[in-house]
Amino acid sequence: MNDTRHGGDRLVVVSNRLPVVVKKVGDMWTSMPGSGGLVSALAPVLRNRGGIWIGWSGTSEANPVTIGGLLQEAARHCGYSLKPVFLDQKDKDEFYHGFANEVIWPLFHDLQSHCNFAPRYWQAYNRVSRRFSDVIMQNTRPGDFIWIHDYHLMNVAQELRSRQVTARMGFFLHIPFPPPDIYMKLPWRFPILRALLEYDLLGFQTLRDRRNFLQCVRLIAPDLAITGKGQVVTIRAGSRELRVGTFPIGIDYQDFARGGKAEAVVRKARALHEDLPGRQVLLGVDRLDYTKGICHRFEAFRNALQRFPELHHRTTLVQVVVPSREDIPKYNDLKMEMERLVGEINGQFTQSGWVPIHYIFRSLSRTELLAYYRACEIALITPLKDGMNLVAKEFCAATPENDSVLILSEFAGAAAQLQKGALLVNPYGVEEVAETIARAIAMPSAERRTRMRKLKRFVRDYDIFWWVDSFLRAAIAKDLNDFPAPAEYIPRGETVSL
Ligand code: GDG
Repeated sequence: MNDTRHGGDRLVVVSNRLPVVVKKVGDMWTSMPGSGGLVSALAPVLRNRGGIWIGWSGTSEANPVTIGGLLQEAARHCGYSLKPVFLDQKDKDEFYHGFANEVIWPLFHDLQSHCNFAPRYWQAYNRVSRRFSDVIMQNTRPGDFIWIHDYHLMNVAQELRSRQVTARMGFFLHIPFPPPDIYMKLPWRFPILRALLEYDLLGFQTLRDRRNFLQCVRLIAPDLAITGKGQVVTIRAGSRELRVGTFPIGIDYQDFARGGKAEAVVRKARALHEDLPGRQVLLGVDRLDYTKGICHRFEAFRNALQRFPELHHRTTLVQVVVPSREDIPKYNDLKMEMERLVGEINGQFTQSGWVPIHYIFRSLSRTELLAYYRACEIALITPLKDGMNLVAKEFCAATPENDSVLILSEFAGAAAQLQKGALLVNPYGVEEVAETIARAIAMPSAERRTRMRKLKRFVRDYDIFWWVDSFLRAAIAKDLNDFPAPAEYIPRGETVSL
């Protein structure tokens, strides 16, 4: 076993955002937990491993001393250190809003019509890769394992290799990898593929994503040798050898299962349902994003209410939308379109004592989120495309076994694992989704129970710890327990004000 404090190997996680966001509230700088799938997934894994998390703190204004102090304080609770990368306003505009969110995000979700391939964005992407590489070099040593996350940072290993960094490096893509006919529209398709080949291990969410990636790689190097089959295959590229695997990300199942039964959650769930008497409640929980298919979902719900009048008064859709990327015009347009649709559908169907859509536009506390998972009978999760979709898994873990149904888009990565228990739908098919809603509402308890048991088993067996261990084993033949907690770790539950 390696000692993390005395020159042994450390786990160094690198992602665009740190798990802590630094913000100015009035005149005071404060830090708060970050949100989103990557942070939800990784934070519990790293919590007491004594490694390092490198990323952007989310602000382009604060001075390094203020941020450094806040992060040091926050790190005492995490059991790993937080090292900030500083991005200025130009980086934020051109790298984060530009290359990451106007090029790669839409393209990799098959929405090339949303892309803006501005050449200055590519310059910014490379500039920020260099900035991340500077911080990685200042904070790592050769024996460390550097695990880089997601589409913002695909070029970082190449930059580090050009600086003679020899540490082992892995990369995990949290979003889908598109098929070749879409990927090849990217003006920088070849440099990005070559950059990805500089990692020692590349991880994708599903077999579909890995297949897409390998097909693209074959286009630039038809004679590439790919050997092996199963979860991890090997590519020989010149003198280099790298591994490419599928590692469907999971959740901390026990934490959600326990959380769903906590007294405060049960009480809150009961209160939520008492406000909706005699209803089966459908639930959507999404970040504000056009990939999540929220407007298509509203149209499907409208279609269900039009075609199945027996659902009136008997069902309500609760849609939670968590604010995200609102300073990007496309996201603001989406918000306005969602609000227009909610108003229109509620205007069309509301009757005394029944409002069909309850729309919540804010972030929920964990207790509230768990209470919704527990209170709602049917999760309606219909992204147009999604790397995995953790909400689907969290719902399965937290909801009671005997009365819940999961309706899931076949284009969510989670569908590959959850297809036996969920009702799969094509989110573009408004009538198909409407019929599935009616089917779910009429589903007998025995069928619900059989399906939900299968879902819970899958989510439990392939949880976040399985995910991290299988990635680390493929990368460096180690698992999480080889990275022990540091002595100075302050366990969760003890609060320190920031
Ligand atoms: C990316 C990929 C992939 C949501 N609302 C609230 C809240 N959340 C939490 C959920 C969940 C997370 O945010 C969202 O995760 P998703 O996986 O659904 O989506 P992305 O943010 O797009 O994540 C995705 C993921 O990375 C991991 O690889 O699955 O495909 O796009 O954990 O619980 N949390 C709280 N209040 C809310 O209102 N507390």
